[in-house]
Amino acid sequence: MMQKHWWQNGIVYQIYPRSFCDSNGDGIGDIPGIISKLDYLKSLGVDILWLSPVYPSPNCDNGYDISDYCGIHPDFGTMEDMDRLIAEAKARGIRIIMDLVINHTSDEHPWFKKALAGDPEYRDYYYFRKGKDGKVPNNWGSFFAGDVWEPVGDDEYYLHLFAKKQPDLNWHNPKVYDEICDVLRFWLDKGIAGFRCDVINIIYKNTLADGKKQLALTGIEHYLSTEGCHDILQRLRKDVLSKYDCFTVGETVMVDTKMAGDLCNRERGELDMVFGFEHMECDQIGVKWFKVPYRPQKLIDRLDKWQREIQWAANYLENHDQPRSVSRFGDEGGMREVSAKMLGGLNLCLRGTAYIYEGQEIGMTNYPFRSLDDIEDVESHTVNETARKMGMWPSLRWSLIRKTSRDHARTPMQWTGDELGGFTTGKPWLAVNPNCSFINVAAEEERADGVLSFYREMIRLRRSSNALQWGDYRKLSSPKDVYIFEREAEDEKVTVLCNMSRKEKRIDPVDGEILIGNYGDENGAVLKPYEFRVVKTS
Ligand code: TEU
Ligand code: CA
Repeated sequence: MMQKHWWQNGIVYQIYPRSFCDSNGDGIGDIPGIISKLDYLKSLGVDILWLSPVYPSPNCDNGYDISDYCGIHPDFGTMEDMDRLIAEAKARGIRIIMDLVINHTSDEHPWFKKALAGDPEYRDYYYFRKGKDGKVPNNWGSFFAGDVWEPVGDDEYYLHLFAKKQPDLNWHNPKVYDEICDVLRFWLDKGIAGFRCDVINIIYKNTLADGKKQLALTGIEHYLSTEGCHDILQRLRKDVLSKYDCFTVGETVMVDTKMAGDLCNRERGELDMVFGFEHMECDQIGVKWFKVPYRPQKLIDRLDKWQREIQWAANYLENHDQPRSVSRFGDEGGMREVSAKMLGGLNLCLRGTAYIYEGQEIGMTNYPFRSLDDIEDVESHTVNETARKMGMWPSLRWSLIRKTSRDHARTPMQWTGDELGGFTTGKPWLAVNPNCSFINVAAEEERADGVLSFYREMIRLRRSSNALQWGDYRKLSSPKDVYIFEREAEDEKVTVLCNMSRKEKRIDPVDGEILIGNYGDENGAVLKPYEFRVVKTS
């Protein structure tokens, strides 16, 4: 029998602090804003908040470029505000996890500044290398497309797998390990309940040799889930994490189920769970810029594979890097509500810890961006620049970026139907989606059959169901684009039915009491478009 932990049946809600709630009218969400919404979050029924970075940062990548691991960015408030948030959340039975970004720092971090100034001790915190035959030190490719080597004077470069303002840390250096241990302790001592570990499976580079040439991310075989990375994770747990009541979820790029399984295998003692990407890549070829039409069955197959092959999953359909799930896997038009409920229900019925991204619980959609001028995201801009240099036409570049830009998820949270969605009284840092006139929390609060009410009810149901929280998972046969699975515990069995398509589907009827559904409680042999049902089967 597996030991049961609070972070397994806890429901996590991700906050992108810049876009959540602005308390002082400067157009940027902040910590007092989050505090003012704790009662809302409590009423939704979540128990863990994951905060995307709130540390000091020049914001080249909105906080994923950290210049001080133990501080709070003044845009977000003060350390007193942070302490108050932790305490106020705790008073409501809500824990907080922080984003831990340790593959790289900002180039404005004091370590990097000292390195640039020539201090040998700090140079060894990063990867500085001489050029090779008048060229950059190796042929690696960047996660944001473009260069991974930035020149700094005399035929010398530093490595950055992301933006050039995000130099990679050298994890071969034991001092880097010690520094990061101190960072973990600092936050855990404050009462933080764990970390979401940014691109954690690529932190340890085996070598800086040239990589095998490929479409994207040339060089990846030298740093993807290396033994050195496993070793660091085991030590972090032994030396620090095991001394606290906390958990870690790894953001693990490019992993298959085997790698993911190793990274969160309980015997090895590394991470507690990881975010896979395979289901998020079901509508692309190779890289996310090359989209293919979405086919529900492909998403179903990938979700099913991870359910079967991973001990304990971290289930999500949205985050701050991905377009909105209704726009992508559902319908933003006339069937927005049923499809938002179906996707939300599915995410909360799969086996594993469930993650909800801000705004998902009211069915927020992508933003109708018109041009690159509407977009802040550094990734979109770097990709545009690289594609331009390759000679790609502006209209083609734009069509790729328009669909995939991470800013779709980053527009401000829609609290009310006011022009600025109740997010701010000032000028929002990123435009509020005009559909806040009808997609907003205040309107949803008035409705018993809205998306928000559905989420509340679904969360309550999950909490009251042993099968949904802990039960085994088994997929049942079903027509194409329909996902049917059972969750079974000692005392209870439920069957979850999701029509992931916009067409009616005929199924073998499933007898039993309907516990929740997005079309009422009619239990027939036909699933309406995007219909979702949970049926108690024994
Ligand atoms: O993202 C890692 C990552 O590789 C992708 O999700 C990335 O956002 C992109 O879509 C690749 O095409 C993490 C963070 O979630 C992201 O916000 C940061 O920009 C990135 O790491 C660097 O810290
Ligand atoms: Ca503010």
